[in-house]
Amino acid sequence: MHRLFPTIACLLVSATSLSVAQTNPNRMTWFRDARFGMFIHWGLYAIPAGEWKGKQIPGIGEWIMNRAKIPVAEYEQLAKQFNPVDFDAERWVRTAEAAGQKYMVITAKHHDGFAMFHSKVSKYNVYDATPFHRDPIAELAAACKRHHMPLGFYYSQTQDWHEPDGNGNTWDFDPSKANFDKYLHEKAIPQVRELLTNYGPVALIWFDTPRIITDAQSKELADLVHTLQPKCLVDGRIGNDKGDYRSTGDNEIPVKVLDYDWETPVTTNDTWGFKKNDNNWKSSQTLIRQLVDVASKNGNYLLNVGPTAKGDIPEPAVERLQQVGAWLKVRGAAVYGAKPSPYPYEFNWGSVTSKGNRLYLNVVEWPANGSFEIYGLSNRVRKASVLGDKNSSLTFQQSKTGGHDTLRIDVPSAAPNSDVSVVALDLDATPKVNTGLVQQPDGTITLNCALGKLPAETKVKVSNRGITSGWLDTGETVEWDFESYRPGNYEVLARTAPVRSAGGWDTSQWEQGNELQVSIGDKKVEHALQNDGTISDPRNPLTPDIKSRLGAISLEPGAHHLKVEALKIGSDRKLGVRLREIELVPAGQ
Ligand code: H79
Repeated sequence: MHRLFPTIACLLVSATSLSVAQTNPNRMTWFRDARFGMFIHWGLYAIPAGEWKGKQIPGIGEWIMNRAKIPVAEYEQLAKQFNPVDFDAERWVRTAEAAGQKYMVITAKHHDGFAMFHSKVSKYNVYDATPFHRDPIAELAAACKRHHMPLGFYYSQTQDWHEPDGNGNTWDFDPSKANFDKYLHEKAIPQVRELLTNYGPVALIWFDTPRIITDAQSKELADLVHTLQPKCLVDGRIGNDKGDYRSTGDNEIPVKVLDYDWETPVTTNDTWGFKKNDNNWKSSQTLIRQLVDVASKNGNYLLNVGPTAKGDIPEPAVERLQQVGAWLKVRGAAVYGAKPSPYPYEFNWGSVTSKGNRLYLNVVEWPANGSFEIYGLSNRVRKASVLGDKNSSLTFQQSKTGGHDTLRIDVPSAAPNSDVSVVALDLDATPKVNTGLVQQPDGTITLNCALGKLPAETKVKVSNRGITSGWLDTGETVEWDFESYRPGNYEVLARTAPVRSAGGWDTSQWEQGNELQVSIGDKKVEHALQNDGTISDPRNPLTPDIKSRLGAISLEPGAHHLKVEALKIGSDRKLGVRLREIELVPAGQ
């Protein structure tokens, strides 16, 4: 018996030499189960609410100081007006709870440098510098504690437009004179220490825009967080890969299942901080679709609200949150603690989540003909039912035709839910599916670059959303293997992604003579990339793609290999080809 002890001692000793993330493997558990959180952007920027000296300032509301180049001395005056008489922490937490959100993250300090908590490090804080003279972070922490709601803090560790040594304010200060390490050690680190010392257990610290922070500085910050509160998570934007999980870009939803922990921050309209004229609210259907889609790819959905200067969450946001909450109350099993889809790719009709022997088909585009089909599931289905409808039992057929599995479910002609309906499949075992790229029941074949093969030596990179960048040479290629099941003529479409430029969208990609060739075996089509119309992506509604018709190809059923290659790269050679997908669509569809 005693021989065990040296072994255990040995394990303990070696454990201390492991990195923090490894010594605390359970830190991620709550986060993985949660899937859905509330982000709150609240600060002095809620007062101008997008307007400065009678002018509408374009862009996101919390950036107004930067976009309007407001001098520190002038912006500071806003503090004297900050008196959010409606602020009620309890109400915010209840709103999040009713929305089905499982954690909250609030801006403790954004890029403007103003601390929304009572800080001893800088008088530029909500307690000392405003007539409000309260600590909203303390009040929110107390309310969250009452509701067992994990609370995290956003802290802008690199940008601080209030400080000469912080990063980002080029209109008041000379960046060449900035001593970033001094700012980090005299403001950022001491304030993060306050946040982790004075407000009870902190679920996570949400750092942002790492910019110039060095590897050593990111590590110092992450170590500080984990030393003060070992259970506190650090988001991916701490920089230099020092986070506990990864963060996507703002409003960015990756195109495929990712095998690591990740989170995406998403706006309810087009701004984070309140803007009085931003009424571009996402529909409840879009929000639910995005939430379920993110869960289906193994991620967390951090949905933002921007309260007003009086302390109210805008009513259109509250309404939508209530709708999401009502949906989750019935169908939360498809989201909370759900595991990702066994299929690596997206479906046009919605998304798939899983739990044990269960698959959830989260259907946004409900079939009009009373029949829902999915390919590639090799389990035996024991039962199919509409989630949330206790008496539901749907009839179904499973068949193997032409060597591939088809499941056809007879469904009611009206969608059970007007936003997203969930069909639960009880299987004989954990899901086993064909993970290859295959033609879908609607006849389309979608080949996303994130699921394609690039040559070993290439300058091309593929983003989370599956968009190529750095494609500036004609030799570059992307290739896919796929299976088709129906003979016929297919239209070959290229889906390319625009980028924002100062004046709107950069259109050079379709005007510079970029030319693509697509070959399947010895069949080839080639055509210039041109703007044949936009295709909106319901998962990423802010960034529509452009489609280009490249020609048509006839296909026999079977296994195929497709290669796309640039025959010409236009004169610009800055953007190159930003290809997202090649799509084969049955001609005439
Ligand atoms: O807190 C929110 C944003 O303020 C923050 N991240 C989310 C969660 C963020 N910081 N930087 N960015 C996002 C990138 C900012 C890009 C832009 Fe702009 C700001 C585009 C328009 C305003 C900077 C100024 C680039 C163009 C003009």
